[in-house]
Amino acid sequence: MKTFFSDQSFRRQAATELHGSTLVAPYETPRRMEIVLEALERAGLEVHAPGKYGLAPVEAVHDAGYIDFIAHFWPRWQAEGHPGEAIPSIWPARTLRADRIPRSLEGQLGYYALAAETSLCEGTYEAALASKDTALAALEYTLETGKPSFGLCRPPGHHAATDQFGGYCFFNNAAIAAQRALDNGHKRVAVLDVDFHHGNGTQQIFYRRSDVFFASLHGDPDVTFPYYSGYADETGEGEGEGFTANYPMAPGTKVSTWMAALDDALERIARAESELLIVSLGVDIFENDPISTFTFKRDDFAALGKRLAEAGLPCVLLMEGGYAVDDIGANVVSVLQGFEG
Ligand code: SP5
Ligand code: ZN
Repeated sequence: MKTFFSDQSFRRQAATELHGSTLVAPYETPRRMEIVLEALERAGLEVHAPGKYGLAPVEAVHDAGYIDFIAHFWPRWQAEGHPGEAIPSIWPARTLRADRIPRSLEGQLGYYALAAETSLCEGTYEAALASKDTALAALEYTLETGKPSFGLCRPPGHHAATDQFGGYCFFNNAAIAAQRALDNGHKRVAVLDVDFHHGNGTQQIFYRRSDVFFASLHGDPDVTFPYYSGYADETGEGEGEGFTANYPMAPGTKVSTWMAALDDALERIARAESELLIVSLGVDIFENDPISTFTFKRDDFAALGKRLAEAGLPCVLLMEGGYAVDDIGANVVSVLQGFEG
């Protein structure tokens, strides 16, 4: 499988994640990438550096003010003299005004955040740019050859909405790739999200549209991050009615149940006459993932890869989550090898 990765992804080296009432070392650590790269190499997969695709593909998906905020936040925060990384502490929550973007950086931080676990720090913007370039290089390869590709994206993207970051995500790599495929002349694209967490950002970006079919299999938001998105009754709106499908599942859900949901999602993707399949590939569905509650074992990842291949569509796999650091390389390789048969 043709694979892309940018070493600029290492530019984000966050020191803190707000976890309960304490600051811990982030689950989304750059070490994850080293482990996946080692496993890819052991499996004999060559890794290619992506080219640069500029900001236009990001602007096609994200709000201009949001992009500007992510691009310039760190120097501005430092100029204000803050000693450490930035974590939001107030939001335009339900009883407050959401129609004002405050001049204050702290006010903007809450305005553009959807969760507090993801700090902003030096190198975040550069890493986020590298991550979307990785997705776009994988997409370009698959569009040109019809063959599958894997973008080892870091930071991940699926929680990032038009104008919000969080859940370790800043730019929505899968959405940026999907929009790019449409702008290149594709009529219908599917995004299938198998990360343990609901892909709220991808859903929000395409919720009112019929050119992108979005399906997500994930932990029930009633008991799982991101809590406020990913319920089964979210099916799209307006033009997009029927073009979103959510499969929330209880903690401990059996893999056979999960696979049945996958088959249903793939059937709907086929019925939507999608021409391209973009997979948000989170391997945090692994049984030993430290922040998740699904039960995938190593071989189940190969079975997942096999089913994705059987969908028979040009396919771009993009890395999302996966925090059982010692296992994520083998789990990712298992998906790729299952896909290639
Ligand atoms: C891309 C991705 O997988 N993002 C996930 C972000 C999840 N962040 C919040 C984690 C909250 C974890 N709480 C679980 C407690 C386990 N004991
Ligand atoms: Zn996840």
